[in-house]
Amino acid sequence: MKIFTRKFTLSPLTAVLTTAMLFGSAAALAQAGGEPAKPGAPTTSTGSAEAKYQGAASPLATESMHQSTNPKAPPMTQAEFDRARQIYFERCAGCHGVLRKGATGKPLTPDLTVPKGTDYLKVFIGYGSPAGMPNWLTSGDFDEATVDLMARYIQHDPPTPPEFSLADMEKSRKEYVPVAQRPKKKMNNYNINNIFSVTLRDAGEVALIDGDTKQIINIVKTGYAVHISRTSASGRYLYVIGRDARLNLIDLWMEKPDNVAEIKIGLEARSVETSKFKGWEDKIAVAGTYWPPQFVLMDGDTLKPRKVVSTRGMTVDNEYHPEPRVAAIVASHQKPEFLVNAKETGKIWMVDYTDLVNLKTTQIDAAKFLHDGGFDATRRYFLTAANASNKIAVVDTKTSKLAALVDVGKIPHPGRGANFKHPKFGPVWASSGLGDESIAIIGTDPEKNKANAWKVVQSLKGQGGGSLFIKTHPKSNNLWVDTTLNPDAKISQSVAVFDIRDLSKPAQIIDIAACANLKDDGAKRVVQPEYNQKGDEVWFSVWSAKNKESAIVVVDDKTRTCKTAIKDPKLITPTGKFNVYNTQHDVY
Ligand code: DHE
Repeated sequence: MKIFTRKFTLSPLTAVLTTAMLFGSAAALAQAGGEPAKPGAPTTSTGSAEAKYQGAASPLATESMHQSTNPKAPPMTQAEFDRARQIYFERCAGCHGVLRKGATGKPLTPDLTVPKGTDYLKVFIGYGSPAGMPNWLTSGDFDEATVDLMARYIQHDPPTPPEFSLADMEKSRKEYVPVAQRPKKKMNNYNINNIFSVTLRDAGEVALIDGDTKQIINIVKTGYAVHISRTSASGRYLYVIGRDARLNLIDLWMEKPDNVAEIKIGLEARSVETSKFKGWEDKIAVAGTYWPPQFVLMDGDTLKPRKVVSTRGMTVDNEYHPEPRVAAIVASHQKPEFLVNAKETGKIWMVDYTDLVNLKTTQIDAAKFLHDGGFDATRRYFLTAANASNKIAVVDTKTSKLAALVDVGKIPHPGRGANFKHPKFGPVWASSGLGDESIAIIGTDPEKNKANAWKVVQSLKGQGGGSLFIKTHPKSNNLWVDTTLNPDAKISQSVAVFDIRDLSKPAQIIDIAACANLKDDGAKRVVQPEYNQKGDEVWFSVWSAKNKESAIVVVDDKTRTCKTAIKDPKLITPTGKFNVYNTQHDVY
């Protein structure tokens, strides 16, 4: 979508002069986020893949907030401020943060922006920087008036969205089917272990698909731009979180599995998990929010909120951060604990859920900015991407200590990662990434393969940057790697598959989008390999825009050939897919 407002002219000459001025003050630029690109020069593909990924509109765009002003900043009318605030939350907050304190993008607080002035900022916004700032003007996304509007806006104090208390959450909670009225046993004939919960991103729904028959069981209404699904320890319940922080609880025992409870846990969210330690199965749910920066512990079967914990605090560099967003959450198999990633502080919280009144938490210093991750094959070690540090942090969930920080390629993005036995190095876990084509294979067995533990034992060359997910299965010899956000359509529509018995062989490239045989010319980005329960099929989403046809392609894992494409007008923008059994048992 292009954004055009009142016309304002930043003439090419002004742009060139201002840029020349800018190139003259390297020190100041380094502070503000590196040098802007020369007018007309393309920004790096790394930057654009990451910007594309971070760039989803925040639900905060539609929240009302106070107009905060800074007398030293150029004036703005209330209407201009509101418009700029909306654009900021739609386009910029993902990288620069709600309060503009900086995340993967640089800080943009008035103490830094006012001294730079409007002309300086306009060049930055218009032409981007090789460090990853998109070129909003030259890409055609903003016109000059919008660039001017945003340059003035970021010199004012950042408006603060409202907080969200436990009482607010409780007010929003609905129990569609109270526990007493729910089935006492499974009331359907589905093999629920092999159901896939498929995110229909732009429809605000999930499709429950029978993995055996490939038929849609139900389309369930969930939050806006729903993000992930997680399965309860028993496999009965599915928890689905939307970007708007709406959390849905689906009961798979019902004749037709559907919502039984719902709650809004904040204003913006990405993660949810449920207790998996022995004796605590299905008892406690936890969900984390981007805004407010906090997580909430709830009753697993009713979603009744019990305890809210703020993640605001000091970073690993001992600086205060007002909005550490909650990224991945996993449930420990070693102790009754959740592991909660606080993105901006670079700290991993271990949260003991046995006593919610006298809550015990341990904070482990890892690195910035924590994002996604999963367990090793023994489910003792949690490996998670600190993406801006180009590191994988490893936590030993038995000792509650950091086991290692492993240097990997640029902007690692493992999803939950991929575990397999390397023919030479023993048990390993792998991650691909957004920033380059490297695939890091990390040794995970400090007991029998100590020399290889927490080291990159091999680095594979994938198709390119823009990779989001990697996957294998204990029964498979294949390692599948997507490249969803690569700017080259040929690469984003295909996947690389390696033979884990012989990783010296180059990857086979499979054109997954072609298997879908879609009728129109959508983006057809191929995203997130996910195995069925048996480990003999791997499912991919072929993701096009809301108004275009999309599909799920099912590949026979052994022959690496397309088996079928699941298509239905209701399958709008499918992205993540979560197989009940594999998600329940952390099989990946
Ligand atoms: Fe995700 C996982 C955050 C954009 C698909 N995503 C996660 C997790 C986080 C996260 C914190 C880990 C959750 C956990 O394990 O508890 N994602 C974000 C963002 O902040 C970001 C960059 C931008 C945004 O505005 O949301 C973002 N994510 C995307 C997409 O654009 C994707 C590709 C498509 C979509 O559906 O929106 C996408 N993210 C996914 C998927 C997972 C995920 C499929 C779960 C992978 C898995 O196998 O567990």
